[in-house]
Amino acid sequence: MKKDDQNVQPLRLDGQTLVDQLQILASVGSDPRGGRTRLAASKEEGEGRDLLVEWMKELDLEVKVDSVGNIFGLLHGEEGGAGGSPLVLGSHIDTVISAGPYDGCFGVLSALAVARAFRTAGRTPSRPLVVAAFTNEEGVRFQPDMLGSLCFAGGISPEEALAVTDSHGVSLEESLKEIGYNGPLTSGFFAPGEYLELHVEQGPILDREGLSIGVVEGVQGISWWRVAFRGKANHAGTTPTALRSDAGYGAARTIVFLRELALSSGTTLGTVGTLSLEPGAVNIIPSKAVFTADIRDPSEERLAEADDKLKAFAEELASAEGLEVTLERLARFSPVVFSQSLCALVEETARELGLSSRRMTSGAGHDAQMMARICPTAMIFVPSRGGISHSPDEHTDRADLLAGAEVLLRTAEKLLAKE
Ligand code: HGY
Ligand code: MN
Ligand code: MN
Repeated sequence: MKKDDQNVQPLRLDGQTLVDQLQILASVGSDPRGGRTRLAASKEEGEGRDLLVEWMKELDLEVKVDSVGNIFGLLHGEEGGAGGSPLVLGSHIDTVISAGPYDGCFGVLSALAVARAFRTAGRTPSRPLVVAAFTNEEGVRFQPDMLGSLCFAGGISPEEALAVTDSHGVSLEESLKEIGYNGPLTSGFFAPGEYLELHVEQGPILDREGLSIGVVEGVQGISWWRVAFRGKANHAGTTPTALRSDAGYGAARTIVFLRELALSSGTTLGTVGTLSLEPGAVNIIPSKAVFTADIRDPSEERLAEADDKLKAFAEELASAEGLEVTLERLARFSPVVFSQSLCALVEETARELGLSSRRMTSGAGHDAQMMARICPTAMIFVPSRGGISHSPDEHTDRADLLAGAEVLLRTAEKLLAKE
């Protein structure tokens, strides 16, 4: 052991503080369904942001906020130490409607636990460590999803991102100003060395196979549409079927088509999560039907094919039924492949810790999907009980949470070791 190594304090994961903070953050925005709802840049998410910033400051991290509300907690590296590009560990703290306690928050608070381990050991990494919480990862309120990390990665300008409005016509900019997170820094104000994201799997694989760690090699592609059928309101009791321009029927047939398309492809997934009918009365044939389609596939080619088939079906049906149809693109991200060397490092670290692991692709979208555009990126998964997520029933056992955080800490320690 080198002389100066004798005084080096070991890094230790403070698991109790991590679990406590997860519970505290999980109580912010709690809703009557037993979940929590912290939609991007909402008042509730603002409370969660304030809590995170407070915890960052407790660790003496330098807190920076960019113009689209991405939050960064910076633990400086060695004085003049190469000043190498920072290792970024992060995720998001915005949620879907009635979310579970871990989606996103687990990655951000575990990243904070890594910074805490350095602080407690009195150690300075060879280069900066950054804890990141990105804006609007979920995309429930503003589309596209992963908007903050997309902007940070240069995939959309801050102006365009800030101009995006929610279903009430309120812009991201107004909302961020409202909660005090329309920061002074231009998004993408620093170039990360690597990005690592720890996340609950949100799917059934690790739980079913009894494995502790997922070494995530990439994320599948995602395509979001808003589909609007327009027809003619008319009397439910007097209008013969052949004379109807029934927008609701158009939507219903297309929703069924999406399921059939998914089943026939085998790898494509299709979800209709929102649906509205106007004027919305029991005895009026709907004049308007609007729904969203979430289509996913690990293959870019099959995803593009699904997009085309959905569009063709809707347009053909519309002309046959005397309807108009519009398909508005809300999000479209191709599948990404992560850094093989970072995956190998995660896998090696899991092995050294005696943890079982497997390589896998993420079914859910993540900020890592955007960060992979600008730096070597990888993700670490821990099991989700029953594969459930985007639900108050989301659960991961404490031992699995701490095992994942330990892998993140040890992988970061290797990446931040003195050069
Ligand atoms: O939709 C997703 O896959 C992610 O949770 N934003
Ligand atoms: Mn997430
Ligand atoms: Mn999510």
